[in-house]
Amino acid sequence: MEFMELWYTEEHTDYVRFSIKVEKPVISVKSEFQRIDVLDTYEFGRMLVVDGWLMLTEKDEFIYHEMITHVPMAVNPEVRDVLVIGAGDGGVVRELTRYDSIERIDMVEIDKLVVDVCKEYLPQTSCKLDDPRVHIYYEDGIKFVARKNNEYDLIIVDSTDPFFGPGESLFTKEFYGNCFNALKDSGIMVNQHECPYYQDEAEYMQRAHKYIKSVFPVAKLYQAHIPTYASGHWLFGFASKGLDPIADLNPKWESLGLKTRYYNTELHKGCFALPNYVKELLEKA
Ligand code: AG3
Repeated sequence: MEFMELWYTEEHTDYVRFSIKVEKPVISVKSEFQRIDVLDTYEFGRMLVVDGWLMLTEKDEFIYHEMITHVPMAVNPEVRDVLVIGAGDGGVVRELTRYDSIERIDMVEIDKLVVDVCKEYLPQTSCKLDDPRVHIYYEDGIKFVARKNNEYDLIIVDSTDPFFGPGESLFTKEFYGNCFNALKDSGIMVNQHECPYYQDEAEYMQRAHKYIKSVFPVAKLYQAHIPTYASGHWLFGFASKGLDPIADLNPKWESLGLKTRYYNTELHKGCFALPNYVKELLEKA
């Protein structure tokens, strides 16, 4: 046994695999929606895997969670009411609770087991899920937003991928339209927008952009370097009813004095500058 090697492998394409050596499996459970695994690794610390797809690692989750949260918050640091879709690991909520201005965080996660597992095994991300401002609804995000009107300043869509499980419905035109209606006039929607590099993901991200652009007057993309996601190059969508992510960047954010490890104001301005091949993909979308 001492010679047995355990590796986690994600297929980034039919011809590309990404592997991380596993120190030990921690837990593996199945909900009515998906399979959930937690594994300890040497390089990336503990990681969360859903239906075989890597959702986060302790070592690089700060990049994803800071970028999906602080970019919109720096544009509107007055945000009071936030809706978070998915995000059962709690990473987005952890970043949001750092803002005193936020009064309410509604989190809609379809799978209670993800939250239970993360509360038990991933305190690094789940640590703020018990904050009194946080209300967790275990239901389908698409149905939840459909009932809401003019209620939120910010919606963060932290979904799984569009190619498996419950995440699929969070990449539809209907869902983005409902998000638009659920937002107030100064509302912003940010979503995880997949990887532009490999063709299959690129097609999903083109389609998502096409839908978002047809619903929101402002629809931009920004990027971050996330070592454990496909190609290491990840996109986020910034959509709003009017606020521009750079022109309306609010200098107040700096005075809040939040300590971040990835996000900063220079990077905020820079991350919206996209490589030419990505711009072309978006123009063609
Ligand atoms: N949200 C999903 C990111 C997609 C990762 N995709 C992949 N590895 N194929 C991450 C959850 C973090 N809160």
